[in-house]
Amino acid sequence: MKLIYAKGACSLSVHILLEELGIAYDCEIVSLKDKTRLEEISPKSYVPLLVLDNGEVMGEASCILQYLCEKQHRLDLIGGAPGSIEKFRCIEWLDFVSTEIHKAVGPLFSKDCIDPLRTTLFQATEKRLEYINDNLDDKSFLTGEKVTIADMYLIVNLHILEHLKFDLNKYSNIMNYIHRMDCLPSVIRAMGQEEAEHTPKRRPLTEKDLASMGLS
Ligand SMILES: N[C@@H](CCC(=O)N[C@@H](CS)C(=O)NCC(=O)O)C(=O)O
Repeated sequence: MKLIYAKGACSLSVHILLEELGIAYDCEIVSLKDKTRLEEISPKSYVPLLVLDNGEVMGEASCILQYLCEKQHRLDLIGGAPGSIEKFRCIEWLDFVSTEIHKAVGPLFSKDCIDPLRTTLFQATEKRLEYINDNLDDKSFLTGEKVTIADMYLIVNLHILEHLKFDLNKYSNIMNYIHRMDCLPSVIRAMGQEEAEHTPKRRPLTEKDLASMGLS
């Protein structure tokens, strides 16, 4: 199978999962500016795309993430067993990230996105971030103490928000979460492979950060 991705885009979430699963896969980087190659692969002309071994092409980050977990029998990464509340809490977060965060920030990349729409989108996203920050008050990851595909999708979106100059420093739980996620070997490997240009510089970890991550 082959992942079609753009550097640092939401396709990085699938890249992280592929690394977490430890399975063999190919990758092809595409440009989002010149979409000639992307359009050859799918009329959707956006990433991520997964080209399956039989040549079929699958789109939509949320779908690809769930497909790969089920195919590799890693139900823990989708929160839990089919029909369990844990699984659907994970899907709930996945949908939240996809529709409430990712879809809201996409337009902010466009120079045509000007006020008042720009401010509205910023404010709506800030509200979502507050919700995430509150949720992380008593958890290491979105659904509890174990990482899931919802986290893989969220961390990529948080990096994108930083790139868009959102000030995430006011959300202390989110900042600790970013540190925690960025330390995962699968995240380090996937980001390293994409050589993400926009990887933000982090402030050094304090004793308090380490304590909150259970690492002191
Ligand atoms: N509905 C898709 C949206 C994916 C998406 O917005 N991808 C962005 C990169 S983060 C993209 O390729 N944008 C290029 C474009 O839409 O022209 C999904 O959830 O996977």
